[in-house]
Amino acid sequence: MNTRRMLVGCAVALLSFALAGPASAANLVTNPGFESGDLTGWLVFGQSPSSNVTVQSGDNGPSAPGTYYAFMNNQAEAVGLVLKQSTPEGSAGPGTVFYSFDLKLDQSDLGGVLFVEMFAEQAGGGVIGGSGLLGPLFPWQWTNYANSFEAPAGTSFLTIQFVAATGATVGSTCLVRVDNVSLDQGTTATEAASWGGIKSLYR
Ligand SMILES: [Ca+2]
Repeated sequence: MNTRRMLVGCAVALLSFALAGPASAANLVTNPGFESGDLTGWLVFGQSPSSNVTVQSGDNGPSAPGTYYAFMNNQAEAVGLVLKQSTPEGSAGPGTVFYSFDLKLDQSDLGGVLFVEMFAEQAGGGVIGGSGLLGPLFPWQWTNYANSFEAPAGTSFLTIQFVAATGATVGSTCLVRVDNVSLDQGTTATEAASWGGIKSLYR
């Protein structure tokens, strides 16, 4: 091995080490803690004059530092208010998906319920697996939910959605704070991605 190759090898080894450490918790979610101060990266469905999602300051979920959170404020009758994000196409693959998010329920009256669901989707869209429906959840103080599910063969990207739903009753409400949303596939996927990135440097 000549000197140049040895130096490149050392550089690759150091780079691999540097990437493998923090990459073990590579979050696929954009703007996961709403610290942009807005809903960049997120979609909202079920908006009405009495149901909307906004980013608020002055409070923050416990699992990461910050000053903003998403506030799902549903005071409309029989509405499923949804806060949703899909990761980029090709960002995920088959294997374990580790998830984590912080929730705090401010109010839930007359049939108001909070659900969370995550999906593994195939290229082009189409649900092929996921977490199953989580809930109804009643986190009356900030609560971190963390667990995992298995994404099947053919998984291309992931979707997470928070649903604050109200019943078909006047006065039904569901008001919930959401923060620090994470979807990651651990060291296996990120090391593969990092190694691909390193190899591309030498082509
Ligand atoms: Ca935050």
